[in-house]
Amino acid sequence: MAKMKPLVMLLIMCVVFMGALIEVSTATDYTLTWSMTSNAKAWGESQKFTMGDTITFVYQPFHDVLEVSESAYESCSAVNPLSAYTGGRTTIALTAPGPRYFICGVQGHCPLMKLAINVASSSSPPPTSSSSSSSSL
Ligand SMILES: [Cu+2]
Repeated sequence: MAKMKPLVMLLIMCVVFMGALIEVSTATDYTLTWSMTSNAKAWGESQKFTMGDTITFVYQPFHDVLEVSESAYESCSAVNPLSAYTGGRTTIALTAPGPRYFICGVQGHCPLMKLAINVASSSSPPPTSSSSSSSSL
């Protein structure tokens, strides 16, 4: 029988260990440079978001972050956004599964500054989520 070289063993252990790390770390904070040139749309399509993750928009203060409906996202409409954020740094918590849509409300920016994501439901079972509407104190 051929003995496995220690280096090979070590490599296998590393791969297993890293795999375990990825599984354990559930919440991820994604940082997005929110600018005319950062191509947020492509970035959003390349990432995999899961419930519990957060996205931090980092931007120049003359931009803003508007969370909008899908139709407003498609048409770049900044009228009546679901939420509006300013200040240069905005962290969005992805607390529910499903699609989310963000645009910059500054006129002319949206075609370049738009982000659509789809949040996957958490793979691990949620801890004691009693969804009863009755308030039992
Ligand atoms: Cu902008």
